[in-house]
Amino acid sequence: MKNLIKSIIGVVGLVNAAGLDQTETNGNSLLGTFDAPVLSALPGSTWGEKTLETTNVYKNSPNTGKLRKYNFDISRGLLAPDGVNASLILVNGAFPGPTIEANWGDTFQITVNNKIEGPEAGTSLHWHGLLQHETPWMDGVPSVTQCPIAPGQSFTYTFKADRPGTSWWHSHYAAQTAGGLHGAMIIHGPIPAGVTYDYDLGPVLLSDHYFIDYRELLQGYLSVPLDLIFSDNNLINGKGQFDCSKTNRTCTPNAGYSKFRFRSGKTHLLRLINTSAEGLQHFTIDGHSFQVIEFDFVPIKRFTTSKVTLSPGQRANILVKGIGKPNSSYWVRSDIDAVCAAPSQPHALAQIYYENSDITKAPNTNATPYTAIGCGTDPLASTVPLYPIAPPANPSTRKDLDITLGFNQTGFLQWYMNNVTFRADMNLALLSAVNNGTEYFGVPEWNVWDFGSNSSIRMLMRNYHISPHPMHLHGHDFWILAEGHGDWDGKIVNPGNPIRRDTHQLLPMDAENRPGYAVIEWVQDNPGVWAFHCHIFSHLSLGFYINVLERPDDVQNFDIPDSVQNTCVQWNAYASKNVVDQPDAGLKNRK
Ligand SMILES: *[C@@H]1O[C@H](CO)[C@@H](O)[C@H](O)[C@H]1NC(C)=O
Ligand SMILES: *[C@@H]1O[C@H](CO)[C@@H](O)[C@H](O)[C@H]1NC(C)=O
Ligand SMILES: *[C@@H]1O[C@H](CO)[C@@H](O)[C@H](O)[C@H]1NC(C)=O
Ligand SMILES: *[C@@H]1O[C@H](CO)[C@@H](O)[C@H](O)[C@H]1NC(C)=O
Ligand SMILES: *[C@@H]1O[C@H](CO)[C@@H](O)[C@H](O)[C@H]1NC(C)=O
Ligand SMILES: *[C@@H]1O[C@H](CO)[C@@H](O)[C@H](O)[C@H]1NC(C)=O
Ligand SMILES: *[C@@H]1O[C@H](CO)[C@@H](O)[C@H](O)[C@H]1NC(C)=O
Ligand SMILES: *[C@@H]1O[C@H](CO)[C@@H](O)[C@H](O)[C@H]1NC(C)=O
Ligand SMILES: [Cu+2]
Repeated sequence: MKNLIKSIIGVVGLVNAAGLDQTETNGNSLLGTFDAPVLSALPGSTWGEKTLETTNVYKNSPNTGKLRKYNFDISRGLLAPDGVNASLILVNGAFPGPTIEANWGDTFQITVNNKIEGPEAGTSLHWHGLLQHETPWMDGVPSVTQCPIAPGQSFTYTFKADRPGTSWWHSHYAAQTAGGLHGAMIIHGPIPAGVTYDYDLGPVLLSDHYFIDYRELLQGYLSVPLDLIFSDNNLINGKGQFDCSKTNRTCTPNAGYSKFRFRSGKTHLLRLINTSAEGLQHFTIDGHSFQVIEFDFVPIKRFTTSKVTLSPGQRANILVKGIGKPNSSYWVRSDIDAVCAAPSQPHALAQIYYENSDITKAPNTNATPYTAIGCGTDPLASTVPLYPIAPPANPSTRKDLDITLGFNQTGFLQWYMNNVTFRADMNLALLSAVNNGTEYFGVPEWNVWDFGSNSSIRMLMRNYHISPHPMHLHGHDFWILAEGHGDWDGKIVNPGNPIRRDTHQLLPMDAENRPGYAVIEWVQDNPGVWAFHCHIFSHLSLGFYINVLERPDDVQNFDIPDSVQNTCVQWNAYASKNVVDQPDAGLKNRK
């Protein structure tokens, strides 16, 4: 694919008075304001001499015994993050949802109260990138690890903060993530040797944004003929502005941008999190380059760049040196790649104000030009994990996955994994079924890939479509051994220490109709039923999903808490008395 030189030159506007209060744009969220807290490790950290260079974090998590308790009330709410009212799903009245924090080795205890009304809906929360060793039932995937939390009911997620770094939590029910039901998850831990910073400015959530409700969004994708709906805006920490001449909706033109406080000469940690429903984001800061120190929970050998590219679900921790004068201000930009998605407003902006700058004036700085290469993220070879782990040279099984788009017998668009499109049954949890010794896997559309007791799996994925797919595996990081178009030549990039991530952007088919491929490998050290899927919500909802069944014999020995089976009892009671409002194909209630 041809390289595209992108640059947005010019002044974005000098008026800076926010036309709306924070409560009108974001409810109870303080993100994107100068009141957002500067973060630091919580009192009582105990990682001691464990360093990121010498610790295999997958096997050596500390155990502090300390509980980090949160209470989440989930409800619908009307907010105008960019000046246009949108019906969102809020946690404790906030969009984005609350940032949860722990020290490495602590235990999160998060009670989720489903207060979604008008109409009611199920829900379920996933803690992206955590391993959930010994607690696979806390992974938050309805139909797989639990049943949806029924309207009016509560469920408490208890799981270990098993690895340090930056991630996020989000709904795994229907397209609620696109409706705003997500937030940051930060686990404090050791920092790499030689790295220092002065201010941890916390999460920088990059997300595409829709004016319409997530249910209408899904209806578009599930209609015949297809009614594709593109995002309306791109936000940073849930804030942005909209060109009101482009909508007939009630619209306030200067809703206000997210603002970050920088200090001249100091180093700032920003935790970038791509919470997009679709679309690759290119993140830059005018006039500043930065060092990337972590990708997707994996500390890496740091490198300096002026642009970082993230696909949905991916994260990067970056260190930004405050090279600006004390009185200066700069634009921050995150652009959705128009080649890979088609948002109506792809450019997200935020503002950096140094300590003595005039915050009533908008910055007047020029964008950093960059080259976007196709729809992939940065080259594999450029990312080297700090703690090296070599994949087994001879994995004990190899599996191919062919991904195609097609129509089902009634004319609906569906994604097919080796010719099977996924469909869930919300009335049971597959993990409990395996634990029960029930063989439920005769149902092909549950897409259960039983890898038995194999010690490691190598998977070659081929994408026969022109859109890329951010592929996310739960319960594991996987190595990415190679990627490209056409046939894999068997060569592994950095064979002694390939990049490891939990989400990887699978390349699209190229101009010569050669499939994009990626070869990944993981070790089966975590018994459970793990979701493996595309992180683009509309693809997931159209069946882009596999269940990886890992070590079923060990799953049978788990003692799953009764509260998990209770979600099914409560959901079945609800579904038997109500018409379940659940439009999507992927996670559909089949009564
Ligand atoms: C959003 O809708 C509410 C209720 O109709 C209204 O009071 C409020 O002014 C609207 N906000 C914006 C920014 O349009
Ligand atoms: C606004 O409404 C008019 C009249 O219905 C329509 O022609 C126009 O396309 C709409 N504009 C936008 C931006 O939706
Ligand atoms: C977030 O992911 C979307 C979807 O792939 C992508 O378009 C966007 O560029 C990503 N954002 C960042 C900052 O990487
Ligand atoms: C910042 O201060 C410098 C002098 O140190 C001055 O030249 C410059 O004009 C000031 N810039 C702004 C935006 O006030
Ligand atoms: C999928 O279907 C096509 C066409 O019927 C067939 O050629 C191919 O072998 C099938 N793939 C798998 C993995 O079953
Ligand atoms: C597991 O077994 C229990 C007790 O027999 C039963 O109530 C429950 O429905 C079973 N769960 C599944 C998912 O099969
Ligand atoms: C290894 O995985 C394959 C599927 O790729 C499966 O057919 C086989 O039974 C597994 N072997 C063991 C020992 O579980
Ligand atoms: C095709 O997909 C649609 C949407 O998910 C679904 O309602 C319909 O039942 C499917 N048709 C068949 C034959 O599976
Ligand atoms: Cu996809």
